[in-house]
Amino acid sequence: MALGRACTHQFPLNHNPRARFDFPPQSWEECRKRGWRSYDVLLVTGDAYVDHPSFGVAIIARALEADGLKVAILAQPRHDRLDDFRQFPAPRLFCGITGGNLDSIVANYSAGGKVRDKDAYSPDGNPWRGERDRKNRRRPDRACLVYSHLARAVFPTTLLVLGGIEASLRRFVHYDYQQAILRASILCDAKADLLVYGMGERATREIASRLREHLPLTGVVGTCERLTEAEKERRAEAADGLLALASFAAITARPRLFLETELTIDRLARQDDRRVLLQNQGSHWLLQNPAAAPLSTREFDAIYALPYTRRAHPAAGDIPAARMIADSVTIVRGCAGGCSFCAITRHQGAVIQSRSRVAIVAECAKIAGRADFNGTISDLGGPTANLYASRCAIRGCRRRDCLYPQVCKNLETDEDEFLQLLRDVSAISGVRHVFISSGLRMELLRKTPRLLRQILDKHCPGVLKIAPEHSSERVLRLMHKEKHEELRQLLDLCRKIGRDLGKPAWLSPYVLSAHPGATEEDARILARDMKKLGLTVAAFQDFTPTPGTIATAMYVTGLDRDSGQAIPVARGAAERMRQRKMLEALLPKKGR
Ligand code: B12
Repeated sequence: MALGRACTHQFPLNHNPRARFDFPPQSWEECRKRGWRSYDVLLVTGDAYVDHPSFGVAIIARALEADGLKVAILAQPRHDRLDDFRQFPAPRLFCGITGGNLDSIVANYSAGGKVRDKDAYSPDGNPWRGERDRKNRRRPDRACLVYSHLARAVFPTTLLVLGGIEASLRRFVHYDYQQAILRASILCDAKADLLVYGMGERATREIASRLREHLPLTGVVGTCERLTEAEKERRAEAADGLLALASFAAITARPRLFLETELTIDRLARQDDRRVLLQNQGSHWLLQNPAAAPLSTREFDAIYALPYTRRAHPAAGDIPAARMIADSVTIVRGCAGGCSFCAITRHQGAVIQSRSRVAIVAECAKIAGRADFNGTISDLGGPTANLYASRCAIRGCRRRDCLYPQVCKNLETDEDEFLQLLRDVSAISGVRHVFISSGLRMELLRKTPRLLRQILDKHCPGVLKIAPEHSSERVLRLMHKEKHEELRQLLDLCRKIGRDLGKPAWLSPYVLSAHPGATEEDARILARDMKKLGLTVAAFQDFTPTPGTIATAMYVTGLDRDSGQAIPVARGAAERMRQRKMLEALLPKKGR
């Protein structure tokens, strides 16, 4: 750990011998049943509660429990009244708040800003509690803001800590596509006390332990703080290395600054720069402490070995997302891709963290041992599955842009390790199928032909999912994605392997419509190129200007991330629909 007393928490995490109850309590009544008169932490989430390590809040709950804390969950509280918060006495240490696994606006609205009528993270996939009325929405818009205000009203002196995707990606000045405006940091708008950004185990445990020892909460790695002018002055004097970013006022006055600032934040995140970042938000300053260190394999394994039930809380009923990930296993964190439209670098970071084969096999054996196991491990994955077990050959690389414009010579992949993992998991009794459903990088697949062959032969659910996203070289450069040639060559290799295996290799390409810089002509070229390669697309997405991505900054500013020159951006519904229409021609007949 870089900063001295910054974080004292060591792993392994102890399994809590008092865990007599399967799920953390979800109401004060359940807490009472455990004989609790008080408790330490209340975690509020915009999703139904699923006790599975693909759900961020579940990991935080189990990690704090393993530190001996009493943790209660408030899932999808009603937000037009205080009742659901009021049922709980104030927690002894803090109240943690998250919008859920996705940003609440991404979960609540389609790319075009339409209200979604499905929600995989809510009971029966239904976003509404009763009538279709804003107050009956199971997850309010900008959930971290709404829940902070409700928590503050009921627990006026309790420390409020934001965390999760929504908070992490809205920590600086950001764009909100539902309101189509630039907004100040969510930590300042929520008037919460601290924000845990990125993967939050370390910082959250550090906050809890400092509170138990009545120690100050300044300088915790992996957190952001909300400071007054005077506090900022004091911190600026004490900080060894500090960088001030363009303020909210300056960015709204000169939008081009938004792209420059986003590119700076991304570069510093990639380089793991240890300086403190400051950004004036108007009423307050946002201070970002250096990032928490990536997990070691031992720490990563310890987090995923906690006693998750891997199911939705019985009170939640049927949660589609819970079914989707029930028998999926996370094997890797971080992504070195840096695609413009993706926020992983800003959230999980560019350093690849891999779990040990032994721990992954143990988790799969636990899944296979369940009475309701259907014989299929649905995914061995993460952000990019085939970055598993890869590492950088040189220490301290300051670029960490390992796949662009081509695969860096210092990126070491371990084909044999992944092949052995697939063999070991497939050998577990009761396991009939082991699939890789997470994204796979094309250029890395071409570098690991034996692994590609094994995946095509045994480990892809019928089709191999790849994400070329586009075919126009200019758009691919703006997306920070590999060249179209990569797709052509991978296709040739897959078809050759298919012939060897005596079965056709089906590839299902994901493409992105209306990315900043893409015109109707580009959509026509994309449709033509996919047809020429004999590819149909299973599904495609309209570009969504979600918070915290470089593509969103290009969308807002209309500027090229590399040259700063003006680029065309399809913002209007009609323009976006025209591009979409061209790509719909690529969908399989029944999907049109
Ligand atoms: C795997 C994955 C998926 C999987 C599974 C998702 C799941 N877990 O339910 C699948 C393939 C289903 C999926 C689908 C989609 N995804 Co996705 N997905 C991811 C990915 C790669 C990893 C998510 C994950 O499993 N994380 C593991 C969990 C444990 O991490 P976490 O939630 O971040 O939790 C940690 C911290 O946030 C923090 N924390 C969490 N909660 C709390 C609470 C408190 C109080 C504190 C202090 C800390 C804290 O600590 C946790 C542990 O470290 C992320 C990329 C990323 N996260 O960087 C994209 C990502 C979440 N997906 C994204 C999107 C857009 C989608 C889709 C909408 C794409 C589409 N258009 O279809 C769909 C939506 C699906 C749906 N059903 O609605 C976006 C979300 C953008 C946004 N701003 O919301 C992301 C960020 C990628 C990107 N494009 O930038 N996705």
